[in-house]
Amino acid sequence: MRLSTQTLSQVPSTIQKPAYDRHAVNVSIVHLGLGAFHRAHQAVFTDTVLASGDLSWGILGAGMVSSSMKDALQPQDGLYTLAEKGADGETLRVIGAIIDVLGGASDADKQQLLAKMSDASTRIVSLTVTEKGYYLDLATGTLKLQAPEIVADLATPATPRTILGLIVYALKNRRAAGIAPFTVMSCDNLPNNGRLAKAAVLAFARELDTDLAAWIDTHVAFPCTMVDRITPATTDADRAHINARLGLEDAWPVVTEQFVQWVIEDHFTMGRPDWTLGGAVFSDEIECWENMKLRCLNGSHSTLAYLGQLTGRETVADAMQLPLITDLLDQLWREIRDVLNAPKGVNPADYIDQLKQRFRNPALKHRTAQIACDGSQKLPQRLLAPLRDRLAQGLPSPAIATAIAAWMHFVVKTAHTPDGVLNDPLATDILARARLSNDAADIVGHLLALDRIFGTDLPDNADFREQLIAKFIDLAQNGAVATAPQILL
Ligand code: CS2
Repeated sequence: MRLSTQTLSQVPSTIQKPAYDRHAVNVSIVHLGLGAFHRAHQAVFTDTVLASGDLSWGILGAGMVSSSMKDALQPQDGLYTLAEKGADGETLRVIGAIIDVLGGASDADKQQLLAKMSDASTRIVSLTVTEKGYYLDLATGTLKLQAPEIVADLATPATPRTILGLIVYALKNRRAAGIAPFTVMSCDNLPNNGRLAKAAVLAFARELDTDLAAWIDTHVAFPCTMVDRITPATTDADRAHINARLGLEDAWPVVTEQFVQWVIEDHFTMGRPDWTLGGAVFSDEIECWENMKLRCLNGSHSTLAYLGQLTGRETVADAMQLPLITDLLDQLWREIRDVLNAPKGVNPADYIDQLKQRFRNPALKHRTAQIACDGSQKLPQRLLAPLRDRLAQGLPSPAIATAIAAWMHFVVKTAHTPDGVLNDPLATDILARARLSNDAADIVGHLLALDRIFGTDLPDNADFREQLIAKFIDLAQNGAVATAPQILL
């Protein structure tokens, strides 16, 4: 029997579940990018708000590209199970905050989504669409006007498919109808995510209507947020195990860690839930929080992912067993900390100790292959930002250079693997460059010349280039690292 409103009463009493009247909840948040992360994070905080008795903040969750989440959750009335796993066991909780679900594949769903976003009942539009979902060139912060999806949305703005098309057209409708604009809240792993979301929305709007763009610029709030919870993709084994405990079938439960953190800039024009009830913090030091998390956590995560892939470590916890990797991480964190502006009251050493524990969590099977995706979108803010800060102070960065060299080996290896697939929006260009030469220094030069990742400053920096080549060669000579056999040193 399937988990749903009908069967909720059969969930064992040891498992927390919504006791509030879900039919009485007002759906006032539209979330774009309904994936595991949102369901392990923002939806859980919102569930706590609803459970406190404030029923003003239900969520309509929408997929952006596929309808798989809708297919899983609609028969369950939006209900799903959250499994929080730590070394000391697992807690299950059924989350009820997602009241409505739409898919990303059909035009009919996109039109329903647009209608809801245009309606006065929508007070917040939140986003987890990953780095690439903003269609920004992250090296320059400019909108990719040539991206086919953007070209299409600009050509037929009334039938938008991208987040930018949807947000801008919904705001246009609201302005025309005299309805106050919703707040746009980015929850993606980008520095100044609210500012970047605003830059992308404004650049798109300017292409359509400069008056509208000016109105958005003045009236729409784009708070920045720092979001954190390690949430691996759900496996079939997770599903089977959770369903056995639940006694019901949940087509898509979420597995996550016990740790959770959310720091938000308090800038909302149509109100907001009291997410502090779930432990969120409102702060005006958001940039410090974001940088600490992006560099210390995500920067080391990407490093673990590429080195894990090169050393045959399937999960983060496995990779954390290898001294080659943990020694490098310790050095990496030292380099990051030297140039880190930590939030007030936070000791970066404690933060990093806690990260080590989180990465070692044996209960989470967080695949290095998952984190290795979209490297071109992740390296700039995670590793190149602290690198630039160090270069500006004349400091060498051997660990950061090793991490970038590991990414280079990863893409070169993929390029030389028959049927190898690189999950990255720049895959075609990256793979072509990775195949241009077999000579180590040439390979590094060709990849470093990818200005959409490395800008023009890093390729021009002769010292850094030399260091990167040296680290690329070091890795190729390390017996524990499986590089492409074609590489000539
Ligand atoms: C990871 C993040 O896949 C990745 O790139 O680094 O998803 C990471 O798990 C989260 O940001 C943790 O909050």
